[in-house]
Amino acid sequence: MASMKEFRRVADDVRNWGRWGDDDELGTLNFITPDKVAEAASLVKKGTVIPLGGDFGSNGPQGAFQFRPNPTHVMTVDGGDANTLAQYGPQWLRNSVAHQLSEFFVDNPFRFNDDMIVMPLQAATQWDAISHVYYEDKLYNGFPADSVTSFGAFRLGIEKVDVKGITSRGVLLDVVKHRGADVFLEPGNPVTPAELDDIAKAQGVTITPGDIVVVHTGWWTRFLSTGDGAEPGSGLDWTCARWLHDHDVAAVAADNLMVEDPDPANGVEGTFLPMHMICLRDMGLMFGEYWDLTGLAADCAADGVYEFQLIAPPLKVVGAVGAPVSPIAIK
Ligand code: UVW
Repeated sequence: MASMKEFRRVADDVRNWGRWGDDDELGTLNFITPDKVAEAASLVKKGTVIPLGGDFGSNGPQGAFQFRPNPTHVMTVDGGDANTLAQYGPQWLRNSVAHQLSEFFVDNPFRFNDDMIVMPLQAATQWDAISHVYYEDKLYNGFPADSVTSFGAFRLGIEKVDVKGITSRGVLLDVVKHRGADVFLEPGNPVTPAELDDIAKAQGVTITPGDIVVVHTGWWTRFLSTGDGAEPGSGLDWTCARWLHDHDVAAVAADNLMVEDPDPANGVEGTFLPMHMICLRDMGLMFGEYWDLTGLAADCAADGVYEFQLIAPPLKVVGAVGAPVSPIAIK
């Protein structure tokens, strides 16, 4: 376990506050330039679209955590309403929503279904906005912690990132394949910066400024077979924060719960999720979590190409500190 002194040294070294101006709310997404977006588009060669989003349903990964339930999906208009209202509506459902609906359904063949969901914005495949995690009363760029209130994030809300897409060159680093693991990285052996370099080298790929690094740990593949959302899995060692900084990475995503390894024994004394603390709050670097990398890993292993155009715009929920996303990789 590292000391708080080491943590503070890294946090001070990688802090990007003021780097893109005192009002900046994009953080390391600033590394994604128009040239970078064009480079990413030029990586499309086969026309293969690989979805990286998980299902938003009642069997999602959050059932295990009571403060983050799985999505609840409710029908608000359906065929039952249509049949009932078309038959009885005008006669007895006066002055009601049902009466309003009945007017759509009477004397014409038009029908429709509507629905809604109730869900934590962290329920499944998601981006953490950089306002998601903070410490010592400061968010990224020195914005005060109370810029996020019960009314939402007045600073660093997820809706701000839409100017960047989010799209860029994506690079898959396949730790499962590199370690020769079966499906999934067992907990207790976090991925170090040196291992990230080894994987990139073995895959013949170079990380360049503005890339979105996508880390395959196998967690989501395992979850699909066990349904156990509480199962811990390995992830990045907190010291990878400096590696992401040194490579001018725009964002990082993984197929697990937290990107980083959550085991306190591998972390920093007196903290929880130290990589979140440094990346989100000091660097302004977003995390993508619960991405389904099963198909992408298989495709990259088959053609030996680990770079692709990544398109991953979060839902533009105003003032949200995270949002669902259905990312796609195009090769
Ligand atoms: C926290 O940081 C609390 O959660 P997440 O894994 O969604 O980033």
